[in-house]
Amino acid sequence: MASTAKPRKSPAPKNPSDAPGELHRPSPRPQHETDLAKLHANESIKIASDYLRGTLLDGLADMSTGALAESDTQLTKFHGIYQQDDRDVRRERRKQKLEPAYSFMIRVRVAGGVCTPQQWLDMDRLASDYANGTIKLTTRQAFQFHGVIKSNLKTTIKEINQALLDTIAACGDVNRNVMCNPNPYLSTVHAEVLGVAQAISDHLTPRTRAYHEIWLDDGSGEKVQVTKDPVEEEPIYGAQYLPRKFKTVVAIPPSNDVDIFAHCLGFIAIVEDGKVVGYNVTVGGGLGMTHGNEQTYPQLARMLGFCKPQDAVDVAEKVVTVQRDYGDRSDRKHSRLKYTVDDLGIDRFRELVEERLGYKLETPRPFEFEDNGDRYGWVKDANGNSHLTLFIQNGRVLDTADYPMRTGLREIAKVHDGDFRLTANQNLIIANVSPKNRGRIEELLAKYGIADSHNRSALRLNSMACVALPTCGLALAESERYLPDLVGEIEEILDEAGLSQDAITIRMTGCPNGCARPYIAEIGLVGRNPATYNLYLGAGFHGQRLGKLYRDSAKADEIADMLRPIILDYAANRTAGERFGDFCIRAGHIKESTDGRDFHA
Ligand code: SRM
Ligand code: SF4
Repeated sequence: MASTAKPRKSPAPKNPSDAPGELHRPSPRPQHETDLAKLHANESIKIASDYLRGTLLDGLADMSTGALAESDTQLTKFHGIYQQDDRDVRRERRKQKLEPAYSFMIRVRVAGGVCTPQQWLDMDRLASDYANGTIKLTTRQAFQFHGVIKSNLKTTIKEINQALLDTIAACGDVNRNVMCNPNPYLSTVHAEVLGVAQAISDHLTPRTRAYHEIWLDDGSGEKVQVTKDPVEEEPIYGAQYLPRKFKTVVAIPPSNDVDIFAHCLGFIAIVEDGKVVGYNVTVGGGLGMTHGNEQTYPQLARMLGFCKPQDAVDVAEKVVTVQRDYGDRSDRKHSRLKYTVDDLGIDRFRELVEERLGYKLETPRPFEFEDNGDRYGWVKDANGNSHLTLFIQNGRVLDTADYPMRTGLREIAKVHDGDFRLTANQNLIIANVSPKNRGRIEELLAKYGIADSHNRSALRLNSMACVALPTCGLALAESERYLPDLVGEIEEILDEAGLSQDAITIRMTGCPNGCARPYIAEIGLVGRNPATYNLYLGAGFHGQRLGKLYRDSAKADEIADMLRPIILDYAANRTAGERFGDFCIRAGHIKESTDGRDFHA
């Protein structure tokens, strides 16, 4: 069956006369003046917001409701904040004629996923003081707090900033947290690559002072910025910011733990003789789609070219400005960079970027990825420091009666002399442990039962679930609260097949938005309705190929049985080293996926 996804025409550039190589400024004639009628409602909210201010200050002061004005809830995303309500009690509260149990999710940006022990301690304290007592490590190397009520919002944001972290641009139509491979093996390369990730993140951070005005005043009534500069501007984004969210990552082969092909913009470090000589640049990956709408699809990033290390920030800026000027601002389901690249074609997209750079990108260099998971356990680097990767199930750091992990990590942070690194698989690395400190850390790991965090089946160690219920407003089904049980059922089959130590990637999301990147897991599960999931098979082990739909609306309690014959066939008939996703295709269980545009075919 041919794909029904039809190419659409992209809008014309807004400022073609800018000189190459210079900052490609937003059009002096904003888009809303030319085609206001066609713009999505969010565009009008952005334009009217006065650089993301809206009526947020008034909304925060209004204690008659736990919510903010609806238009402001779009703006808070740019400040790293989502209004949510507890969906477990939604129906009951409606019956009692109470407003939903509103609270806020706060996403803390951690460029490259690296934070200090003191910052860990600060986040840990905030989780107890203002949130639901848990820290959520996300699939994009960030911290999330859930359950912060409106009256605590400002204090929480202020204290996050006092910890020298922030939340601006953690969400919203801007470049978000820049991810970076947390590589504990090659510490010098990591330092260099992390520097690039941080430089891109800094360069693409919105310049508006609204964040400081709203969240960081000192409580005396004096705002940090009382007189607004009349020429305040966003030199890269303009007053309308981007058409949609924008995501950037940096990978260091052979690890593709950041899942580079799932992101708008990617940099693959090319390392020669222990030095980064440049980056292969990828564009146009993204996973979100909508059930029943074949115009929407997950897509993998394409290769744009190769750039020198010193040019990476400029390349990032130019890609962002092409998306700013060509991205679709009328339909948010068609506004991600992946659709801009597909509509223009990768060659035309490259031309546009190169026109703005004023030079041509070089031919991409060879590289090889081996996997997209984490490598658990201790590893020692060339400097003699040690790094321990821990498995944190679905990224949720909490204490339970038999596993006081959060307390243990807090005690470790008190004595740790290195850093912490959040991985893109929701795990945690206790990094740069000095030789003199390792014994002490090992004692604490043993005391709190954390030393064995990765003593699990290879399937569980390669599992990942998004948050979903009860906090995510878009969830159609359980995910974080269900995947551990389903993995338990599949583990029994793997034991029987003798495969419990064979890595197979499995990821689940509560809806098709793809927050745990399920379409590039060898077993992908995507919520359809409460307790039903679409099952996808055939994705590549290192995130290089999308899966395909194997079963629409599979009932939760039938999924393990559905997988059973395929797993047993894999155990009996795989070739040496053959991955589960590859086998599913070779053995005819599923068709190979070749392009996101044919995802539904
Ligand atoms: Fe996501 C929206 C959670 C990574 C694609 N995502 C949401 C929201 C904010 C729901 C909402 O809009 O109301 C979820 C909040 C749930 C909650 O209660 O915390 C949410 N996304 C997450 C996190 C926390 C999942 C996790 O369990 O770790 C991840 C936070 C990452 C971060 O730190 O920034 C998260 N989201 C992703 C990823 C994976 C990635 O980027 O590597 C994707 C797929 C890649 C992509 O962007 O294409 C992803 N999230 C989405 C989408 C679909 C976007 C699209 O193109 O259609 C939405 C909905 C939207 O934007 O309209 C969404
Ligand atoms: Fe929510 Fe859907 Fe993202 Fe899961 S995939 S966190 S259900 S938006």
